[in-house]
Amino acid sequence: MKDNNENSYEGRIIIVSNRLPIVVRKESDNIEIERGSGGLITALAPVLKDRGGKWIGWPGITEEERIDISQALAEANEDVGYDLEAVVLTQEEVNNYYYGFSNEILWPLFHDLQSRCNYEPRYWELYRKVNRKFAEKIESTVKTDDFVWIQDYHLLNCARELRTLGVRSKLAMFLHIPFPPLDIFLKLPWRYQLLENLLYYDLIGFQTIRDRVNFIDCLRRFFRGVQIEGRGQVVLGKTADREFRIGVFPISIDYSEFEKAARSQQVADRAWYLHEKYPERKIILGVDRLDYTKGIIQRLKAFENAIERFPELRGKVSFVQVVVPSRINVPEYFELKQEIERLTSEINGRFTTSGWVPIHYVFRSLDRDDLVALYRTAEIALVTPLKDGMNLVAKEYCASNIEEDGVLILSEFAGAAPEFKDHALLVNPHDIVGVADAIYQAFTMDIEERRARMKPLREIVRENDVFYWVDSFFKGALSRDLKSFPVVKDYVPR
Ligand code: ADQ
Repeated sequence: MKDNNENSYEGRIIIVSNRLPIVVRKESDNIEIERGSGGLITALAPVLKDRGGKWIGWPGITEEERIDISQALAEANEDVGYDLEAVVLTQEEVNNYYYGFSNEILWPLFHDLQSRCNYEPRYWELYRKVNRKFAEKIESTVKTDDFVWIQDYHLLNCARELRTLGVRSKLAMFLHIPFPPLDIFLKLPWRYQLLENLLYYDLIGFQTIRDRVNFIDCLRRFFRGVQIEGRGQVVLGKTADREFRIGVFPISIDYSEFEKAARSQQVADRAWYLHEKYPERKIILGVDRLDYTKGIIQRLKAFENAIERFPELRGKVSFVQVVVPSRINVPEYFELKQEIERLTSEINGRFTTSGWVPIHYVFRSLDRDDLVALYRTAEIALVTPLKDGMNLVAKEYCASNIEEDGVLILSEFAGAAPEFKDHALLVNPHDIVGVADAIYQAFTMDIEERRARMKPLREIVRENDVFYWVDSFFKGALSRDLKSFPVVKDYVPR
């Protein structure tokens, strides 16, 4: 956080998220804690260290497992330079609050996939209970001067619980996933309570203008006479008894880390090896967590459509689809994995010739250098979620594409679309023929146009990296002057 007069702030920073940024491992009798990585942690760590800050979250183990992590956590605290504090959950809480309300209701609903929601009343009960549990943990440590920054859809009720407990510190929420349109949000049985609880935050941050517009539409429906003041990145909302800010902060990545990794010898070696493995071929890359929102099935069909309609692609492209295992013990996710594998082998069975396999499917987490090598080498990135809060893969691809000759095909429903709309090939991920046409357009695009598109994309990510994001969020919460925020325009699909 910049310490100029406008935003100067004396208190500590307390970050709260569903998961702590650590992985707990039990090796026979030893408990080991591995530090997490990723842009958010990299960006927040220096601020937390500076301020003697804290990160509060669930360490990923349950009460029933009876694993005492206090010693290992104390050692990890020394190591990271700020405090990690654990909220331990029971198995029942994990099942109902995390798998239930968060992932069977909020996740599909907020991604416009309402038919996948399971509105089990017990889920809401336990969601409230666990939010209260988090609030009690925060209350036990927070001081009035502290700034409490709560992350994401698992903890939407926290601010209200904290105010009920008498906490007076500044409270902010950042929603990493989209906020749905009014007619979809209306399906939620607890719509009014959830919305009202959100108004107890001093700042509610969204990824895109569209999310904020949706949120304000919902407010207008439930809080007659709600007023919205200002038209910049941060606006002020007023209901009869509450005042709160609503901001737009598109999240980003640590650009220089990706760029540096892409220039390293290890990555150059791996990139060279990839080219050897796929000689004379353009690599089309897909990288996703296993999730039905990522549009992997539709993407495979679009690729099939492309090689069917444009025979000159055959033998000339290799589609590398990397899927990171996620929520695999949830039946829906396991079924999705099976469907991806079935479709991949069907397409490969149909088109493989001696010397050419169209789809290379990888189901595991890749280490950073392998991932960056793929980003650096792939001529085309296919990022086609059905809906996505932001999609960091699109930004990581641009940052790593140091030869500046790659083409980004991007879903217009990704949060990254408004920033990238002028230089990526924007597609509707449901339009299989349209995505196939974009693949062909990218394949045949000349080098001048590829450079003319990739250069500004990289510039956008470089200028708006994750450090900028953290800084602007703090400014959104703490700056006194609303007029200091730029006016932002919405992106409207053609
Ligand atoms: P996610 O849904 O997880 O995040 P995304 O933004 O794409 O989606 O981030 C995925 C991350 O996983 C990337 O950093 C990527 O590098 C990593 N990853 C993907 N495949 C990998 C692989 N095979 N091996 C190793 N790492 C891999 C949620 C929201 C998004 C929002 C982010 C941040 O759903 O919309 O952009 O939070 O706010």
